[in-house]
Amino acid sequence: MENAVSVTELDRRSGIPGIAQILEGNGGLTKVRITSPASVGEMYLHGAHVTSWQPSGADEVFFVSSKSRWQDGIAIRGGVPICFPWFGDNRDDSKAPAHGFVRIKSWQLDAIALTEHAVTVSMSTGSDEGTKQWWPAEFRLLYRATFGIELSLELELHNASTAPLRFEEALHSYYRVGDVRTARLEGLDGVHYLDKTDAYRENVQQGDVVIAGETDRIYLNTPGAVEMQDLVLRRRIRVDKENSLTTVVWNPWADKARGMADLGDNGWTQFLCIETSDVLGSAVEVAPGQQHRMKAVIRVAGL
Ligand code: TA6
Repeated sequence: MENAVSVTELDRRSGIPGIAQILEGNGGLTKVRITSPASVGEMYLHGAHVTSWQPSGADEVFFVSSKSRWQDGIAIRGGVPICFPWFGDNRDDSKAPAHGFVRIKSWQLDAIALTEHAVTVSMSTGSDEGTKQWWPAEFRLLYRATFGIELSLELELHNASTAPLRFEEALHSYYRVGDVRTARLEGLDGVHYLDKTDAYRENVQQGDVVIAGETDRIYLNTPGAVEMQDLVLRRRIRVDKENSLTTVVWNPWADKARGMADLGDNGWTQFLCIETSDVLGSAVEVAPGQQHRMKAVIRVAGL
Protein backbone atom coordinates (compact mmCIF):
# COMPACT_ATOMS: atom_id res chain seq x y z
CA MET A 1 0.00 0.00 0.00
CA GLU A 2 1.57 3.35 -1.04
CA ASN A 3 1.74 6.12 1.57
CA ALA A 4 -1.62 7.83 2.19
CA VAL A 5 -0.10 11.30 1.68
CA SER A 6 -0.60 12.49 -1.92
CA VAL A 7 2.33 12.99 -4.28
CA THR A 8 1.49 16.69 -4.49
CA GLU A 9 1.53 17.02 -0.71
CA LEU A 10 4.81 15.07 -0.43
CA ASP A 11 6.35 17.38 -3.04
CA ARG A 12 5.07 20.44 -1.17
CA ARG A 13 6.50 19.17 2.11
CA SER A 14 9.85 17.74 0.95
CA GLY A 15 10.54 18.87 -2.62
CA ILE A 16 13.32 21.37 -3.44
CA PRO A 17 12.39 23.42 -6.54
CA GLY A 18 14.74 22.69 -9.43
CA ILE A 19 16.69 20.11 -7.36
CA ALA A 20 14.36 17.41 -6.01
CA GLN A 21 10.80 16.67 -7.08
CA ILE A 22 8.35 14.06 -5.81
CA LEU A 23 6.17 12.72 -8.61
CA GLU A 24 4.38 9.67 -9.93
CA GLY A 25 6.73 7.17 -11.56
CA ASN A 26 6.35 3.83 -13.31
CA GLY A 27 3.28 1.83 -12.34
CA GLY A 28 1.93 4.84 -10.46
CA LEU A 29 4.59 4.35 -7.77
CA THR A 30 5.89 7.51 -6.10
CA LYS A 31 9.48 8.52 -6.81
CA VAL A 32 11.94 11.27 -5.99
CA ARG A 33 13.70 12.75 -9.03
CA ILE A 34 17.02 14.51 -8.40
CA THR A 35 18.26 17.14 -10.87
CA SER A 36 21.29 18.82 -9.34
CA PRO A 37 24.45 20.24 -10.98
CA ALA A 38 26.49 17.29 -9.68
CA SER A 39 24.18 14.49 -10.82
CA VAL A 40 20.68 13.37 -11.72
CA GLY A 41 18.97 10.36 -10.24
CA GLU A 42 15.78 8.66 -9.16
CA MET A 43 14.65 6.79 -6.04
CA TYR A 44 11.26 5.14 -5.50
CA LEU A 45 9.49 5.00 -2.14
CA HIS A 46 8.74 1.37 -3.13
CA GLY A 47 11.64 -0.49 -1.55
CA ALA A 48 13.52 2.82 -1.08
CA HIS A 49 14.80 1.71 -4.46
CA VAL A 50 17.43 3.78 -6.26
CA THR A 51 16.71 3.24 -9.96
CA SER A 52 19.00 5.82 -11.54
CA TRP A 53 22.20 7.77 -10.89
CA GLN A 54 24.08 9.68 -13.56
CA PRO A 55 26.92 11.87 -12.32
CA SER A 56 27.61 14.99 -14.35
CA GLY A 57 29.61 14.10 -17.48
CA ALA A 58 28.98 10.36 -17.20
CA ASP A 59 26.40 7.88 -18.54
CA GLU A 60 23.71 6.17 -16.42
CA VAL A 61 25.38 3.90 -13.84
CA PHE A 62 22.54 1.47 -13.12
CA PHE A 63 20.68 -1.05 -15.26
CA VAL A 64 16.89 -1.28 -15.00
CA SER A 65 15.08 -3.95 -17.01
CA SER A 66 12.61 -2.70 -19.63
CA LYS A 67 10.42 -5.62 -18.50
CA SER A 68 10.53 -4.81 -14.78
CA ARG A 69 7.28 -4.98 -12.81
CA TRP A 70 6.33 -1.79 -10.94
CA GLN A 71 3.90 -2.83 -8.23
CA ASP A 72 3.49 -3.32 -4.52
CA GLY A 73 4.69 -6.71 -3.39
CA ILE A 74 7.11 -7.23 -6.30
CA ALA A 75 10.77 -6.11 -6.52
CA ILE A 76 11.90 -3.73 -9.26
CA ARG A 77 14.36 -5.56 -11.57
CA GLY A 78 17.49 -3.44 -11.57
CA GLY A 79 18.83 -0.38 -9.76
CA VAL A 80 19.69 -1.09 -6.12
CA PRO A 81 17.27 -3.50 -4.41
CA ILE A 82 17.70 -3.61 -0.61
CA CYS A 83 17.87 -7.18 0.70
CA PHE A 84 16.92 -7.40 4.42
CA PRO A 85 16.62 -9.15 6.92
CA TRP A 86 17.67 -12.24 4.95
CA PHE A 87 19.54 -12.84 1.68
CA GLY A 88 18.24 -15.20 -0.99
CA ASP A 89 15.56 -17.69 0.02
CA ASN A 90 14.42 -17.76 3.65
CA ARG A 91 15.95 -20.94 5.03
CA ASP A 92 13.09 -21.35 7.54
CA ASP A 93 10.09 -20.53 5.34
CA SER A 94 9.91 -21.35 1.62
CA LYS A 95 6.86 -19.09 1.28
CA ALA A 96 8.71 -16.00 2.54
CA PRO A 97 9.74 -13.43 -0.13
CA ALA A 98 13.24 -13.90 -1.58
CA HIS A 99 15.79 -11.41 -0.24
CA GLY A 100 13.51 -10.35 2.60
CA PHE A 101 10.49 -8.07 2.67
CA VAL A 102 11.78 -4.46 2.62
CA ARG A 103 12.40 -4.24 -1.15
CA ILE A 104 8.74 -5.03 -1.90
CA LYS A 105 7.01 -2.55 0.39
CA SER A 106 6.58 1.22 0.39
CA TRP A 107 8.95 3.19 2.65
CA GLN A 108 8.38 6.55 4.31
CA LEU A 109 10.07 9.62 2.81
CA ASP A 110 11.63 11.38 5.81
CA ALA A 111 13.64 14.23 4.30
CA ILE A 112 15.50 15.59 1.30
CA ALA A 113 18.53 17.73 2.15
CA LEU A 114 20.69 19.84 -0.16
CA THR A 115 24.33 20.30 0.81
CA GLU A 116 26.93 22.22 -1.18
CA HIS A 117 27.49 19.53 -3.82
CA ALA A 118 24.96 16.79 -3.16
CA VAL A 119 21.36 15.88 -2.37
CA THR A 120 20.59 13.36 0.39
CA VAL A 121 17.27 11.51 0.32
CA SER A 122 16.36 9.85 3.64
CA MET A 123 13.75 7.11 3.85
CA SER A 124 12.77 4.67 6.59
CA THR A 125 10.67 1.64 7.35
CA GLY A 126 10.14 -0.51 10.40
CA SER A 127 8.42 -3.44 12.06
CA ASP A 128 4.67 -3.85 11.84
CA GLU A 129 2.17 -6.70 11.89
CA GLY A 130 3.11 -7.50 8.29
CA THR A 131 6.82 -7.83 8.96
CA LYS A 132 6.28 -9.81 12.14
CA GLN A 133 4.69 -12.64 10.19
CA TRP A 134 8.15 -13.21 8.73
CA TRP A 135 10.50 -11.77 11.38
CA PRO A 136 9.30 -11.31 15.01
CA ALA A 137 11.48 -8.25 15.71
CA GLU A 138 10.95 -4.60 16.64
CA PHE A 139 13.21 -2.52 14.42
CA ARG A 140 13.64 0.68 12.44
CA LEU A 141 15.56 0.66 9.15
CA LEU A 142 16.92 3.98 7.85
CA TYR A 143 18.35 4.47 4.38
CA ARG A 144 20.19 7.55 3.13
CA ALA A 145 21.08 7.95 -0.55
CA THR A 146 23.39 10.90 -1.28
CA PHE A 147 23.40 11.85 -4.95
CA GLY A 148 26.50 13.85 -5.91
CA ILE A 149 29.54 13.36 -8.14
CA GLU A 150 29.66 10.10 -6.19
CA LEU A 151 26.74 8.09 -4.82
CA SER A 152 26.69 7.16 -1.14
CA LEU A 153 24.22 4.56 0.16
CA GLU A 154 23.86 4.00 3.92
CA LEU A 155 21.62 1.32 5.42
CA GLU A 156 21.18 1.65 9.19
CA LEU A 157 19.37 -0.86 11.42
CA HIS A 158 18.16 0.24 14.84
CA ASN A 159 17.33 -2.65 17.20
CA ALA A 160 14.17 -1.59 19.07
CA SER A 161 13.74 -5.09 20.52
CA THR A 162 14.67 -6.26 24.00
CA ALA A 163 16.70 -9.10 22.49
CA PRO A 164 19.68 -9.15 20.10
CA LEU A 165 18.76 -9.09 16.39
CA ARG A 166 20.64 -11.17 13.81
CA PHE A 167 20.11 -10.36 10.13
CA GLU A 168 21.62 -10.44 6.64
CA GLU A 169 21.73 -7.36 4.41
CA ALA A 170 22.71 -6.55 0.84
CA LEU A 171 22.62 -3.62 -1.58
CA HIS A 172 21.93 -5.78 -4.64
CA SER A 173 23.24 -3.24 -7.17
CA TYR A 174 22.77 -3.82 -10.92
CA TYR A 175 25.67 -1.93 -12.50
CA ARG A 176 25.08 -1.13 -16.17
CA VAL A 177 27.78 -2.44 -18.56
CA GLY A 178 28.19 -2.27 -22.35
CA ASP A 179 28.66 -6.07 -22.51
CA VAL A 180 29.11 -8.19 -19.38
CA ARG A 181 31.18 -10.66 -21.42
CA THR A 182 34.04 -8.16 -21.68
CA ALA A 183 33.76 -6.59 -18.21
CA ARG A 184 36.50 -7.26 -15.62
CA LEU A 185 36.15 -6.95 -11.84
CA GLU A 186 39.36 -6.11 -9.96
CA GLY A 187 40.03 -6.31 -6.23
CA LEU A 188 39.09 -9.92 -5.41
CA ASP A 189 42.30 -11.73 -6.43
CA GLY A 190 43.12 -14.44 -3.87
CA VAL A 191 39.77 -14.04 -2.07
CA HIS A 192 37.85 -17.17 -1.05
CA TYR A 193 34.32 -17.42 -2.42
CA LEU A 194 31.31 -19.74 -2.30
CA ASP A 195 30.00 -20.72 -5.73
CA LYS A 196 26.18 -20.89 -5.68
CA THR A 197 26.23 -22.47 -9.15
CA ASP A 198 28.24 -25.39 -7.69
CA ALA A 199 26.50 -26.24 -4.39
CA TYR A 200 28.31 -23.40 -2.55
CA ARG A 201 31.71 -25.05 -3.20
CA GLU A 202 34.52 -22.91 -1.78
CA ASN A 203 37.13 -21.66 -4.28
CA VAL A 204 39.87 -19.02 -4.41
CA GLN A 205 39.65 -16.21 -6.97
CA GLN A 206 42.52 -16.16 -9.45
CA GLY A 207 43.10 -12.66 -10.79
CA ASP A 208 40.27 -10.45 -12.03
CA VAL A 209 36.69 -11.77 -12.11
CA VAL A 210 35.51 -12.27 -15.70
CA ILE A 211 31.99 -13.40 -16.62
CA ALA A 212 31.90 -16.36 -19.02
CA GLY A 213 28.71 -18.11 -17.89
CA GLU A 214 26.14 -18.01 -15.07
CA THR A 215 28.01 -16.43 -12.17
CA ASP A 216 26.68 -16.40 -8.60
CA ARG A 217 29.46 -16.05 -6.02
CA ILE A 218 29.69 -14.89 -2.42
CA TYR A 219 33.20 -13.51 -1.78
CA LEU A 220 34.15 -13.86 1.86
CA ASN A 221 35.96 -11.49 4.25
CA THR A 222 36.04 -8.68 1.71
CA PRO A 223 36.16 -5.36 3.58
CA GLY A 224 37.85 -3.57 0.70
CA ALA A 225 36.94 -1.86 -2.57
CA VAL A 226 36.32 -3.45 -5.95
CA GLU A 227 36.54 -1.82 -9.36
CA MET A 228 34.84 -2.86 -12.59
CA GLN A 229 36.39 -2.10 -15.99
CA ASP A 230 33.90 -1.63 -18.84
CA LEU A 231 35.75 -1.78 -22.18
CA VAL A 232 32.59 -0.97 -24.17
CA LEU A 233 31.38 2.08 -22.25
CA ARG A 234 35.07 2.94 -21.62
CA ARG A 235 34.70 3.54 -17.89
CA ARG A 236 35.54 2.19 -14.45
CA ILE A 237 33.00 1.85 -11.64
CA ARG A 238 34.58 1.72 -8.15
CA VAL A 239 32.68 0.55 -5.07
CA ASP A 240 34.12 1.35 -1.65
CA LYS A 241 32.32 0.18 1.47
CA GLU A 242 32.13 0.26 5.28
CA ASN A 243 30.86 -2.44 7.67
CA SER A 244 30.37 -4.97 4.89
CA LEU A 245 32.33 -8.24 4.90
CA THR A 246 30.90 -10.03 1.86
CA THR A 247 30.67 -9.09 -1.80
CA VAL A 248 28.21 -10.97 -4.02
CA VAL A 249 28.85 -11.10 -7.79
CA TRP A 250 25.96 -12.22 -9.99
CA ASN A 251 24.96 -12.50 -13.60
CA PRO A 252 22.33 -15.06 -14.69
CA TRP A 253 23.75 -15.54 -18.23
CA ALA A 254 21.49 -16.49 -21.14
CA ASP A 255 19.79 -19.70 -19.98
CA LYS A 256 18.67 -18.49 -16.55
CA ALA A 257 17.73 -15.09 -18.01
CA ARG A 258 15.33 -16.78 -20.41
CA GLY A 259 13.33 -17.94 -17.39
CA MET A 260 13.12 -14.41 -15.92
CA ALA A 261 9.98 -12.75 -17.34
CA ASP A 262 11.02 -9.36 -15.94
CA LEU A 263 14.45 -9.37 -17.55
CA GLY A 264 13.78 -9.65 -21.27
CA ASP A 265 15.89 -11.26 -23.96
CA ASN A 266 19.34 -9.67 -23.91
CA GLY A 267 19.07 -7.78 -20.63
CA TRP A 268 21.58 -10.15 -19.01
CA THR A 269 24.39 -8.82 -21.23
CA GLN A 270 23.90 -5.28 -19.91
CA PHE A 271 24.57 -5.62 -16.18
CA LEU A 272 26.76 -7.09 -13.51
CA CYS A 273 25.47 -7.24 -9.94
CA ILE A 274 28.17 -6.30 -7.41
CA GLU A 275 26.50 -6.50 -4.01
CA THR A 276 27.77 -4.76 -0.92
CA SER A 277 26.56 -7.14 1.78
CA ASP A 278 26.79 -9.05 5.05
CA VAL A 279 25.46 -12.53 4.40
CA LEU A 280 25.90 -16.15 5.58
CA GLY A 281 28.68 -16.30 8.19
CA SER A 282 28.96 -12.49 8.06
CA ALA A 283 25.35 -11.95 9.15
CA VAL A 284 25.19 -9.08 11.64
CA GLU A 285 24.12 -9.28 15.29
CA VAL A 286 23.00 -6.07 17.05
CA ALA A 287 22.32 -5.81 20.79
CA PRO A 288 19.05 -4.31 22.08
CA GLY A 289 18.97 -0.54 21.59
CA GLN A 290 22.09 -0.60 19.39
CA GLN A 291 22.50 0.04 15.66
CA HIS A 292 24.56 -1.06 12.64
CA ARG A 293 25.30 0.96 9.51
CA MET A 294 26.52 -0.53 6.24
CA LYS A 295 27.73 1.94 3.60
CA ALA A 296 28.65 1.82 -0.07
CA VAL A 297 30.27 4.66 -2.01
CA ILE A 298 30.16 4.42 -5.80
CA ARG A 299 32.36 6.43 -8.17
CA VAL A 300 32.74 6.48 -11.96
CA ALA A 301 35.87 7.37 -13.93
CA GLY A 302 36.95 7.15 -17.57
CA LEU A 303 39.21 4.30 -18.68
O1 TA6 B 1 22.49 -12.04 -5.54
C1 TA6 B 1 22.41 -13.15 -6.38
C2 TA6 B 1 21.07 -13.84 -6.20
O2 TA6 B 1 20.94 -14.33 -4.89
C3 TA6 B 1 20.92 -14.94 -7.25
O3 TA6 B 1 21.01 -16.21 -6.68
C4 TA6 B 1 19.56 -14.63 -7.90
O4 TA6 B 1 18.53 -15.26 -7.20
C5 TA6 B 1 19.52 -13.11 -7.75
O5 TA6 B 1 19.99 -12.90 -6.42
C6 TA6 B 1 18.24 -12.42 -8.08
O6 TA6 B 1 17.26 -12.68 -7.12
P1 TA6 B 1 15.79 -12.04 -7.34
O7 TA6 B 1 14.98 -12.54 -6.19
O8 TA6 B 1 15.95 -10.55 -7.34
O9 TA6 B 1 15.35 -12.54 -8.70
